[in-house]
Amino acid sequence: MNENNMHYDASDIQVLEGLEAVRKRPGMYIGTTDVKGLHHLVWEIVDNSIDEALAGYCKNIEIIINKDNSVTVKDDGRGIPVGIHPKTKISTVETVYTVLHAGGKFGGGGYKVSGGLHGVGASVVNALSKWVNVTVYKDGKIYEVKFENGGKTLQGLTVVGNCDINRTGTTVTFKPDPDIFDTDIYDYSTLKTRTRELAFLNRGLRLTLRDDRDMEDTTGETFIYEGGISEYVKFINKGKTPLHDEIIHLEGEEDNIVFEVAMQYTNDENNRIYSFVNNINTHDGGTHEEGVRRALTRIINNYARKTNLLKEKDEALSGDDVKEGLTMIVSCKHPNPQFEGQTKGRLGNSEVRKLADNVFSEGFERFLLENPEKARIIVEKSMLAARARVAAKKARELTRRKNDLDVVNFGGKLVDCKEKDPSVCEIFLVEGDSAGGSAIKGRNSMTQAILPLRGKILNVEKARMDRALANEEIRTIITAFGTGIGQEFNLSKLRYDKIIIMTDADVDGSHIRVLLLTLFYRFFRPIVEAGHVYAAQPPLFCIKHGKTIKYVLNEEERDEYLSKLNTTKYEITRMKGLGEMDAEELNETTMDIEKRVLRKITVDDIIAADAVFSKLMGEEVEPRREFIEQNAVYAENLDI
Ligand code: 1YM
Repeated sequence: MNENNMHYDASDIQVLEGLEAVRKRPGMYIGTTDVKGLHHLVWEIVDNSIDEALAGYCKNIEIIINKDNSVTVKDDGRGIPVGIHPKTKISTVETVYTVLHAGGKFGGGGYKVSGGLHGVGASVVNALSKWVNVTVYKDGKIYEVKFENGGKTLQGLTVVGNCDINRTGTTVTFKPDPDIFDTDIYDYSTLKTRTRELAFLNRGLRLTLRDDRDMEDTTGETFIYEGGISEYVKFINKGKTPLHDEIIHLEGEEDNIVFEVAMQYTNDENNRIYSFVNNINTHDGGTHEEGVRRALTRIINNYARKTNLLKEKDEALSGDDVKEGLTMIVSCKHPNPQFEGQTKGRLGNSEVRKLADNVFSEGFERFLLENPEKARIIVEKSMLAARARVAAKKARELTRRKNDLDVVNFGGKLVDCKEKDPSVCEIFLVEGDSAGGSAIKGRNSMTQAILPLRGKILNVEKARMDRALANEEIRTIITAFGTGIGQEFNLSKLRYDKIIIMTDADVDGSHIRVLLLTLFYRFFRPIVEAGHVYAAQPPLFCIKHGKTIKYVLNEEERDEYLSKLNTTKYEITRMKGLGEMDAEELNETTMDIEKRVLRKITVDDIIAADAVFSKLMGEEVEPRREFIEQNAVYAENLDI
């Protein structure tokens, strides 16, 4: 409309056609008309305030959800220009709200978010609103312009009062059109999450969110972070265990492109790497993220080699290895971002790759050199990840190989049972070949499998997963169980309902049992948690009286049994080791489902014995041996 609001001229008609197109196909402009689209309107308006902040003119932004579910956004920037626009012959502020894409065209430089998916500005919000009021504080005057029913000017730019000459800013209130949106109710927590994120991404900018629908919320919540994305990293890592105290924060600028990264490692196995361009989340990454990732991998490898943490023979650390446990925010402010990909979620500008790489590698290398202790911790974390990766690959191969093998006898060691239904199957892990031989003869071949273990299996408390997997015994165990390990682990593939550790009741037996438990605890904890692990209890004494034969587990039981006997005519023999029992004896005393005594092993048993564990599993052999000998009884109890 012209300035007198009396009649439409040609440019008005063009404008209305433009906004009508938005109303006809809102999806093309804001994605959806569901609750997501509804919230999107808020960010379109807030984006203009943020642009003003990025241009250096705005310090405070306020978002208010009003009682009628309209939303007010206020800022203290310069205020949208109010002069007559040469092309439209109406005020610039009215033009911004009625001409599609006008915001972008008018902006003189700065970091416009208009390159984003829906960054189409204020006119789209106007087109999709029942009404919009814009107030501009500028030059000591208060200006107002009002629209209704999808962007029709109700009141052209009008001076409605005076204000302090120093007061500048823009206030916009809009009410989404219920004919367009499926819902008109704003969700506070959705708005809060993004408001906080914007505060993290724009260091020092104060954002306040207030819900006037809520009688109690009079002041709202204010978000301001002087540390910017460093504080974002800190926020994400709350409740996690960081590997170094401070957040590493690096930044640089070239040709008006600002690049920033903040990071901290935690002891997690996962990583959290989020990247942004002009405050928009680039969920598919892009050149800014690629530059950092490339530099991170290179710098850690170089440092690890130089400091000899990574030996010559060691394989290089991969990109996945160096990001394990990493929390990282990458933020780029670009005057002309090119977004790519199906959902436009990836930054395409190739010059950013180099800038990101340079800024990151310089700063991160310096950090490593200046903080050797932290550097070592970070490198070791990556090396741990590398070993786990290699181990997982080996485990995958093992699981795969297993499927090709016949279940009767594979690896030349496992003597499997005939039954295939895991719920009735058991596997005995037997110490020594000779006990293994007796067990094989004495077993129920339908349901009982035997795996003789030669010598001592590797101490996995000391050995990392990769070394453990090089151990033949451990590989056989993994193969036999069928579950895989690490990330591949799948409890439902367990081939036996009961895993029974069958070792002698002596010091060496205890030791093997503890080693096996460590293995289970480290690699197969869910199997222990699900109650599949048992210790067989071979008896220590055999008491014969008349025709009765009684096996007892220990001295206590022996004495108790004898005290109840009303005869002195009995014969008592100390049982031989498992290896010396013949098949029949072994079956009778230890394996027969009807007669044997099994003790279920729980994770609590293992955790409670943790101190003992570490001692048993320590680096030095002599104290360990001594300890086991002195504490044979305790060791006996700890694992069964
Ligand atoms: C609550 C919404 O829109 N603030 C805002 C917008 C603009 C400016 C300041 C601004 C920009 C420029 C110069 C410039 C806009 N101006 C335009 C246009 N808050 C809100 N604050 N002076 C003031 O970019 O050069 C579009 S948005 F096009 F008119 F300059």
